[in-house]
Amino acid sequence: MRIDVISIFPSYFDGLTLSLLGKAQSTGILDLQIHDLRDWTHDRHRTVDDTPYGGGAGMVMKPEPWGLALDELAPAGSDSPPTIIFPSPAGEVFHQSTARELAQREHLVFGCGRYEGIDERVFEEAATRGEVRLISLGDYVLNGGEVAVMAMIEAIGRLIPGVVGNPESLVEESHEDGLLEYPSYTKPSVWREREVPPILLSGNHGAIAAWRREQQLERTRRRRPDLLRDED
Ligand code: 6GU
Repeated sequence: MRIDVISIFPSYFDGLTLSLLGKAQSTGILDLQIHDLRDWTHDRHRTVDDTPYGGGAGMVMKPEPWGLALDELAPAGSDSPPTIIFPSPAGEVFHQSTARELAQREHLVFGCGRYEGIDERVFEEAATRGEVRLISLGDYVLNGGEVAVMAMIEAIGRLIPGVVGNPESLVEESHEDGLLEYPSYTKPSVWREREVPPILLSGNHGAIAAWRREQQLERTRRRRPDLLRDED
């Protein structure tokens, strides 16, 4: 999979070369390229923002650098158009199902906005180059899209076949089956007078599976009852 990220703070993404996703990059499973939006400016100050038409607080990201970035990373008339994602608190909410869907794509382009937003015409232009998605992490506001995009890339990247060594570890996680994960224990069997639930030491695999399922349901009922009602 190819992932391009456009940002005015490219060094935010240095951390993505660590651990799991770093390995995916060195083995060639993932081609992750981080770009500085200012590289597509031509003035002395490398200006990426300007005041909003109609007035109001804050600055708006100018369309021209975005247009040139799209020309290079998502050219018109490509026979393999990318999916172009703009992180935005005004977008659809990112779920595990979104990560699963996006992990199937060949090419993702993430455009990180800062300031009060990006000139609306950039989204229209992007839609001529591929499918455009505005995606939010949830109902709270971050200063820019960078941290949100890092979270999305981590969620998507680990679902690319071959990135996580043991694929079984993917299916037993919170949200993969719509429930929260069951509790885990390791040695010692007694720690500071706290015992591991005896069923887990019983060797009865059927009973253990049933207990874990009950724990998943109980935790989900208690912490995230919305998951039991919603289908997602
Ligand atoms: Cl994707 N961007 C910003 N700026 N704030 C957010 C977000 C995204 N998701 C939640 N809050």
